[in-house]
Amino acid sequence: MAGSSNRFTGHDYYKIDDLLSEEHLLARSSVREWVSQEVCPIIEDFADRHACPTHLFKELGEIGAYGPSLPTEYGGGGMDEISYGIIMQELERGDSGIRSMASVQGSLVMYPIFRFGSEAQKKKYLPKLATGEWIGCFGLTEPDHGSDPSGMLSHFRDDGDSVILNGSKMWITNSPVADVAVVWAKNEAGKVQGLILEKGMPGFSAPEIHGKWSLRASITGELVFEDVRVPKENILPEVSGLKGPLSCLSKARYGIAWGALGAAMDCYDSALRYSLEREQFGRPIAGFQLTQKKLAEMITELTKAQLLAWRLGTLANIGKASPAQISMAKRNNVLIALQIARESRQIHGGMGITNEYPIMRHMMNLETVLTYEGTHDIHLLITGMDVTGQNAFK
Ligand code: TGC
Ligand code: FAD
Repeated sequence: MAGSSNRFTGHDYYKIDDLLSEEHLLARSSVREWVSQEVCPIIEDFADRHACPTHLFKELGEIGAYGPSLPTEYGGGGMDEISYGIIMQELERGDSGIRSMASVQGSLVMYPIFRFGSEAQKKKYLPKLATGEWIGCFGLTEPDHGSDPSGMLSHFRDDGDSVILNGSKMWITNSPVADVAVVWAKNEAGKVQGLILEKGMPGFSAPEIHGKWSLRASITGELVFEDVRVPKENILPEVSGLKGPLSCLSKARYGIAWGALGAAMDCYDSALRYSLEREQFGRPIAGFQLTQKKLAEMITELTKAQLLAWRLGTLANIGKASPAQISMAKRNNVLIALQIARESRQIHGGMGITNEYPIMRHMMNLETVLTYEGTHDIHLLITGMDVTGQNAFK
């Protein structure tokens, strides 16, 4: 089988498992098993073909990957934030694109409807999104406004019972296959509001973006709005301003801080095993000091990142994880995952560049993860602003 993930074992150097509940461990083992059975055997092939395994979308709903910490009343999992994080970790052990699918559906589509939607919107959309019967996408980024969404040009004007939406969005995960899009655009007063668009609305299209060398097993596209008539009942009533989309990002960035651990663990696990099996100069390469330096640094950084995620989870559980704390964890954990992938690739030598191992796929995926949901440098500036009180963005 291409990819070594079928031999994966988790790594817990500081015994964080002792801090986890039965529910956490159960969520981990069931999603881990699902990933081993359904994702690992097919993912290299889909990534190679730059194709999205959309047949897994409903199964993700069945295993509870969409909105694990949202209330059960609307189809969420009713679990705590640590369970949510652990599920993201296990999915990203399979592939960042699979975790992306769950992040977008749960945190960027279901969450805003749950948090800012009307009762009718919640009843109409959430149960079908929770099962994966409907696929959602989240439109914030525009061709000329990525890190600075406040400059967005997408806008709508009042027209009786409807509004008329114009503009475009870029780099939207799942947009070509989405039934529902949560789109952020400015009203006539220049305030950002969220609108729920449905596939098939006249003037609404979602062309695919081709040629990605990263997240190849995830489908990405644009959103184009040409005089799209959107009923006013599709506007999210409970929020206006950029804090609407940004609070959804906090939820998704939290999941990524955990998710990156999954990719990092897979790369470390593969490197450790390979170093013990591969012999050069008459002995396993694990016996060489330079290999041990790599492995020791990898497990040290992985352990620090696990502790960061766990503590963030305990804060999130009591509603005290600040956006800046989430930024720190997203930034740190994605970078260490990328560094671990690069070191792991070296330990695998030439084999590390092939699809016999998951390393290059994780490494390429993590280049996107470093950029989306706020780039590495944007998160650094959020930390800088938090500790100094000085805003370096403006
Ligand atoms: P700023 O003036 O700082 O804030 C505007 C309002 O928002 C509030 N706020 C937040 N609320 C909750 N969570 C957060 N993380 C928040 N950050 C800010 C803030 O308190 C304020 O509220 P109020 O009541 O005072 O109005 O906004 P700014 O325009 O200066 O921007 C700040 C900046 C640059 C940090 C922000 O815009 C930013 O984070 N930029 C990065 C953009 C980004 O992350 N885009 C992601 C697009 S979605 C995506 O990538 C999905 S990938 C999906 C996948 O997994 O496949
Ligand atoms: P830019 O904002 O143009 O940044 C370019 C560079 O300039 C970066 O290095 C950045 O750090 C730096 N920079 C910018 N401003 C500053 C500053 N003030 N100080 C210092 N450096 C700065 N978006 C969505 O809305 N929904 C999605 O579902 C979604 N999915 C995505 C999927 C993929 C595969 C990708 C690649 C992106 C996705 N995005 C999505 C968009 C993603 O969030 C943006 O790419 C990201 O926010 C960065 O925006 P940008 O690409 O326009 O880069």
